[in-house]
Order: sequence, then C-alpha cells, then structure tokens
Amino acid sequence: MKPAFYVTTPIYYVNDVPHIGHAYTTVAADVLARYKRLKGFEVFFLTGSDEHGQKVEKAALAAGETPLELADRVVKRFQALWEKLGISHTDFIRTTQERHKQGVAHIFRQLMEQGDIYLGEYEDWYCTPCETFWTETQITDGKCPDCNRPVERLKEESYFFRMSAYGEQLMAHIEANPEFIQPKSKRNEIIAFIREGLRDLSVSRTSFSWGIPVPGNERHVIYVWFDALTNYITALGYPEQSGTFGRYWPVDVHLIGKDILRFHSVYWPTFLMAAGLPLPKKVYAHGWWTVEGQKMSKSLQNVVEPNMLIDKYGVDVVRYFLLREVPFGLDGDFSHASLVNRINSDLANDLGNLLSRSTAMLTKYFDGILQAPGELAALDTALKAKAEAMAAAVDACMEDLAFSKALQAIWDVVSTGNKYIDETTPWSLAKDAANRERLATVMYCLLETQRMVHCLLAPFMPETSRKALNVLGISELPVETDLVWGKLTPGTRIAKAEALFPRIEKAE
Ligand code: ME8
Repeated sequence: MKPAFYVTTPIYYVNDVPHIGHAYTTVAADVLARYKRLKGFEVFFLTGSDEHGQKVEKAALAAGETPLELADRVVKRFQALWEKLGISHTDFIRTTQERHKQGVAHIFRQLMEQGDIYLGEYEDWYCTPCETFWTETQITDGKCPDCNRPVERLKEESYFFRMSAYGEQLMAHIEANPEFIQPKSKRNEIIAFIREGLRDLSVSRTSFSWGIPVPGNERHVIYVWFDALTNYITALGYPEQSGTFGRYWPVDVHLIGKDILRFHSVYWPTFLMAAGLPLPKKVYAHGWWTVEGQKMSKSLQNVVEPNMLIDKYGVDVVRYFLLREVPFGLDGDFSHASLVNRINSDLANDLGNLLSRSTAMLTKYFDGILQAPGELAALDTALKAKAEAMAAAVDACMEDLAFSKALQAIWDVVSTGNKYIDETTPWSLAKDAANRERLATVMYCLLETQRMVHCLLAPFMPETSRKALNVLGISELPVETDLVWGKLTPGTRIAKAEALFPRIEKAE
C-alpha cells in the first residue's frame, strides 16, 4: 500500500471573494500534493470554505441575502478559481455541510461531558471583524491589536474551553517536536505567547445565531474558530475513527498564513489534546503579500484578482510567480513589473528558449529523430551529474517547504543546459560528418536533461510540463522512477517545440 500524506489549506471565509493571498496558500498546497503524488504517496488534499459566524451573517444582511445564499454564491467563485488554477484537491469541505456540523457537535459534546467545556460568563473587549475577544492590556486606544479597528465591550453567558489546563502539555509537545511549528521565527512567537499563560477560551456566542448550535443549549452557537478548525477532521469522516480518518490523521501539514497561526498552533492542538486525538505533525505559517508595496485592501482598491492575472499571463505563470518570487515563510510584494521580469527572464529566456533551441536543432540535424548517445565526454557527464543531483536537491527543499529554493535548483540545471549549448556548439559539430556521433550525444544529453527538468517541474507548472513532455514523446504523468537519467528512448520523434512563453513587451 502507498504511504499516506495529508495536506490542508485554511478554509476561506465566504464574506470575501478570492484574491492572490488565498490563491497563494492553495497553490502551495497543490504543488506539495502533486509532488507527493509524484513521489508515490497517496495524498489527501483538503480545502474548503468557512461559512459560519458573525462576519458572514453581517455580510449577508448587507447583501440582502440569507447567510446560506451568500455562502452558496461566493463558494462557487472559490471553486471556479481552484479549477482554473489547476488545484487538485481531494475534497472541498463547507462548514454548512451536515457531515461537518455533526462532527463539530460530537467533539463539543464530548468535551462538555468530560468537563473540558463549561458554562460561565464572559466580559471583555470584542473585535467583530476578527471575531476575537481582547483583554484590557492587549488593546491600545480602544483598537484591536490585529486589525486596528475599534473594539466594543461585550458581556455574555458563554461556554468556555478549559485551555488553561493544556498549556504545559502543549509546551512540552512544542519543545519535543521542533518541526511542529514552522518557520522558526514564528515558533518563538508562539512559545512566548504560551509562556504568558493560557486563559480558558470562550467557545460559544449568544449575540448572533448563524452557526452550529451548542448541543443541548440552542441559545448558543459554537464559536466560529472551534467550528472551523474541526473541518480538518470532519472532512476525514470524524467521529468515525477508522477508514479515511484512520488512514490520514494526524495531518502531515496544515498550510496557513501567519495571520492565523495562533488558532492553529495553540487553540487547535489543545482541542485535540482534550479530545484525545494526535496533534498535527506540522503547522507552517507562510508570509503575507502586499501589492506594489501596500497592504491589499478593498478600500485601497488594490486587491489583486487571480482570474485577471490568469487570463492575461496564463495559469502556470501565476503559479510559478507566486512560489518563485518570495521564499516561503517570508513576506513578499506583488508587482506587475516583477511578474513581467520573471516571465521574460526565467520562463521565456531560460526555460522556453532551451526547449525551442534544442528541438529546433534536432529537427535540423536529425530530422527530429532522437539518436542513441555515444560515449559521454566531460561536458556531458557534468551536465548529467547536475541533472541527477537535481532530484535530491528538490526533494530536500520540498521537505522544508522551500518552494522557491526547489525552483532555483531546477533553474540551475536549466541554465547549465543553456550554457552547455554554447559550450558544445552543435552548429559547428554539424558542419563535419565526422562529428555525427558527437552531435547525437550532445542532442541526447540536452533533451534528456529537459525531460528530467519537466518531470520535477510538473507539480509547479502542470500545463507547461505536460506540453514539454509531450514534445519529448511522453504522455504519462511523471512518477518517481522517471527521475533518473537515460529514460528517453532513441528513435523517438521529437517535433520542434513552439515557444512555451511569449515574451512580454515592457509597454504592455
Ligand atoms: O482566516 N497574503 O479565512 P480567510 C498571503 N476562515 N496570504 C493571504 C493573504 C495575504 N495578503 N490574505 C489571505 C480565515 N491569505 C479563516 C480560516 S481555517 C480553519 C479558518 C490567505 O478567508 C492565508 O492563507 O481570512 C490566510 O491564512 C488565509 O488566506 C485567511 O483566509
């Protein structure tokens, strides 16, 4: 049986339409999922939508719809975008689905029965947009420390989760598992937060009704984060613990943005500990995108719409840019100029050009028929060694979720391939029939290198790789055993490749 791998994205709120921030996490998860499939894993890749809570209720009211009507409408936009971006998720969970509501009610009831959830009274400062309570010392000038919007005083009867009882156990887990929270800088922030002491967490609301009712007390709805986080197990069939849940839990990695790390690395693990379930193996918080140097916001009208980018530049360009431009884990800035730069230099000049140059030469010198290579010379062995080392380099990067570095490792080989053409000068070899075998060897090395490049690039740029591998006479999705030298078969007919990426003129 294949080994299992489980990766998730956050479930996105339906009060907002998808933008590049959402696309970023989802593309990263997709690349990881595709890479793990290539490596022989059976992957469960989960994404979905967060549809309950006051934010959604308010947005629906403003739009003159019921919350469910709003959710039904907006969720389609997410789903359509994921389709357009080539996202290969296994399941899409909506928190309004019956399977989810039942699972949440189940875990809530269990924690109530064992005394980890109790009824009390809550009074504090509340930020409605963030759906978060803050203490007096956390707010400044009556503003939310996260979003800087005004907070209001709120007092209500509330169910509490005994989070304070799990602080030590959580700390011990974090210390024993250095990989659990990543990247490291973020891990330190969380450790500092837990050291201050965990308070019990309010896990129900009575001030609105759009949510999952507390079992046995319908005046309360379950706190939206308790509800939302549980999606990661309800999608696997929890509370049923065999079957899919048994196969995939604990999750290998929760991919999230840094804005929601505390929910994933403090709240969620303590809920799981209380429920007696194993903790996630890894929670990875990536950085934040700004746009042309500014925070993305509706009021600044600078929200970057992925649909528009895909229509203009193509899906693989967007996927490549997002993961190449910024090291995963750091903040980054989106600008059209840097996107165009990446297209022209990395994609058109380096990657695209290498394929068109080599296939054009094969057409010209050998009528497009790949010849068997002769003995390898020093230049050839050097190229082969680089191509062979690439698979291990990419694998190490993918283990660390260093997507940008993985792409650099691939591009290192692409540049070496381009240099190899300049150094072997096939056009001068072609002038003398005595060099026929040498020319055949050079052509083989060039094309075989690109086969390996496109196998490893397939998780990042599925369309581009499919096209390139097709040109090389390969129609199957790459698998792990393809990542070795010498798989191209002599005799294969290889047509001159069309440009993979047209250059973009700066004026556009
Ligand atoms: O927080 N840069 O949903 P959400 C990078 N429903 N990533 C960004 C981004 C940006 N500028 N903006 C958004 C929620 N993201 C909850 C999650 S999970 C159980 C519940 C991405 O719609 C990033 O992944 O506000 C971030 O964590 C997520 O969108 C927040 O999406």
